[in-house]
Amino acid sequence: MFVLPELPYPADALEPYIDKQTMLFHHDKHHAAYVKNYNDLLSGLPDLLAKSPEEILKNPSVVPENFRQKVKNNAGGADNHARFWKWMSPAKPSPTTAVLKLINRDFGNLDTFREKFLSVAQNHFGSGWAWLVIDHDHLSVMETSNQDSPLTEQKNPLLAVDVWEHAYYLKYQNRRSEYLEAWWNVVNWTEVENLLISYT
Ligand code: MN3
Repeated sequence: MFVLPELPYPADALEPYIDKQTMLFHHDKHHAAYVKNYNDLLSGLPDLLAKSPEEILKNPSVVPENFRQKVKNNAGGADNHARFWKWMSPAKPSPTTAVLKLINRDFGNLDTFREKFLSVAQNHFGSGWAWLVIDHDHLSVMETSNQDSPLTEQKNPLLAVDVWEHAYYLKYQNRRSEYLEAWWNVVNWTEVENLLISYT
């Protein structure tokens, strides 16, 4: 059983970058639906329902094959969005020293990382996510389709941006690049640091 987490700030807190209506639909409708489907799919299987979506994503083979893909999709939708709300903040904190140190080591500098991350997000074909992950103490940028998670590849997420159209269409219509430029302003680098510490 997974409970839909509340947004960690009011729905209008990320204005003008991410608008209130998008946040409300994205959280109250899209994220809520993934959580409901996840719980419904596992409702007759208490052993699996006791696991978190994160545990399922790390080891999907615990789910019977005939509905594994459905469970994985909704576990991803539940977990990815729960993380995504925390990866944005109206406080707009700067990257911390510890995070910058690793970004500089593995990408050269913050600008190069930003360009790479946003370019992967911009060029992802169809629905999905762009991620900054850490794997064996090495940072890299990757993309996943639909609601797939890097956890399934045993990579730890540090940051991600949702490039499903529902994440930006109400305000930016087809202009994904404008959404991404705006989104960059509200990245919660404090959360990136918290995750980094939790993995090490
Ligand atoms: Mn979404």
